[in-house]
Amino acid sequence: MFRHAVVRTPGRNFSLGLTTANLGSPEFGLILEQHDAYVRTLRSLGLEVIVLDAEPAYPDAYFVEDTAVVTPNVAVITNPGAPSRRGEEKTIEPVLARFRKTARIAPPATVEGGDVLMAGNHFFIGISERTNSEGARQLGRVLEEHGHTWTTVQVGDGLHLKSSVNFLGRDTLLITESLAGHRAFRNFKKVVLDRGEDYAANTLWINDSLLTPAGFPGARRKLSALGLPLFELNVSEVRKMDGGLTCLSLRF
Ligand code: CIR
Repeated sequence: MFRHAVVRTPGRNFSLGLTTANLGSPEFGLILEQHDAYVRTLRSLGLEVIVLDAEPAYPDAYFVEDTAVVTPNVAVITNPGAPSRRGEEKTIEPVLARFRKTARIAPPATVEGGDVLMAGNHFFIGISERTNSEGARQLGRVLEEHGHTWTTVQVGDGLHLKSSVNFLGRDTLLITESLAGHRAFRNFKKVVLDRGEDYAANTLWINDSLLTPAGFPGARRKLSALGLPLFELNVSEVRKMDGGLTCLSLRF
C-alpha cells in the first residue's frame, strides 16, 4: 500500500531537458495541466502528495523518480547517470529522510530510479546508459541489507528499464514484446503489449489501480481485462521529453 508520493512541478525551462523523442516542441501550459491531472489522480487514490517547486537549474528535475529508490525499509538516493541531472537528488534527500532511513549511491556508481523496478520484495535493476554495474552492485547491497532481493537486467530498447516493463501487482508484469522472453521475468505472468504500443509499458500500478497513458487502445483492452480501476492520462508533453507516468513521482 502506497501512502505518499513526491512530485515536482515542471519548470518554465522544462523543454531544455534531455530528449531523443522527436515528437515536436512541448508546451509549458499543457504539461502543467497534464501534471496537475496526474497529481489529482494520485490524490484520488488516497495518496498524500508532496509537491516540490521547480528547480530552474535542472530542467529534467520533475522526473523525480530517477533521484531515488524508495522501499518500505529504506530510501536510496541515487547518483544520476546523465551529467546534466547530477545534483537533482540533493533536494530530494531531506524530503525522503522524513519518512525513511536513507542511503546513497556513490560515484563512480550511477543509478537512475527509472531503471529500478520493484515487484513485491524483489527488485529488477536495469543496466543502461544511465545505470552502471557498479551502481547496481551498490544498490543491491543496500537492498539486501534491508531484506530485499535483486537481479540485474540488461536494458536494450528504451531509456530505462521501466520504459519497457512495469509491475501490475501480485505476480504480473506489463511488458513489451521484445523483453517478454527474457529469463529474468520467467516466474511472472505477463501482459504483453502489441507492437507499436511499447510506450504504454510505462503504466503505473498504485494501490491496485492502474494509470496508463492515453492513446493505446490495445493496452487499454488488455489492462481492462485485469478488472482493476483504470485511469487513462494524457502525457503527450511528458513523452516529448522521453518521460512517462512512473517518472513523474516517487511512491512509498
Ligand atoms: C531524461 O532523459 O533524463 C529525461 N528527459 C527523461 C527521464 C525519464 N525518467 C524516467 O523514465 N524515469
